Amino acid sequence: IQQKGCVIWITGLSGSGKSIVACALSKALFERGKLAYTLDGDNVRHGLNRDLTFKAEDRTENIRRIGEVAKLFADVGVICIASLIFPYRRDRDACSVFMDVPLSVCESRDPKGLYKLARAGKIKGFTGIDDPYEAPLNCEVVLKQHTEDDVSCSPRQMAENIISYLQDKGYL
Ligand code: GGZ
Repeated sequence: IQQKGCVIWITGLSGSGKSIVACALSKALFERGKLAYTLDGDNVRHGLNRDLTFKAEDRTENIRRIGEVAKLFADVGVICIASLIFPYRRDRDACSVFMDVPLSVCESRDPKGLYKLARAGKIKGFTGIDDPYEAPLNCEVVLKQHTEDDVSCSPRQMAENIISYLQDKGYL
């Protein structure tokens, strides 16, 4: 394999578009002949991390395990995209990509109806509602839904922003 492995961490609220950007990124990398694999918090919680809840210590453990697996991918030369809420600053000394989407926007999208359930008290400890999301203070790439000229950004454009960053840093 003629590529260097690395781990790209994507943080953001539920509904901020992490998974869709991760998907667009792995497709864009594939088109450039690069092999990428996404570890998505929600998916990994169905298998490897199915014993974990959303309590603070379990979220930390979720991140630790995903980090260990991501390292294995990177060791064999795969670009590993770890997309998860990753809500606490103390777990996030390094972060690559922040999906900077306001809670109000995520909540209005509510693709799985989870915000509605959280507002109704049917899900406890939901990030952004009754559990904190500590937005990163320094992140390598910050993605917003709109440019400064208020043009909306597609997942593909966001993926291209990440790729430019990776190229500038010599990861690609
Ligand atoms: C946050 C929750 C919760 C609670 C279920 N808080 O948008 P989704 O649905 O598909 O992705 C969210 C996913 C978050 O899992 P992560 O592993 O990324 O979280 S963390 O990094 O904090 O460990 C959401 C769903 O699980 N979900 N309950 N209480 N998100």
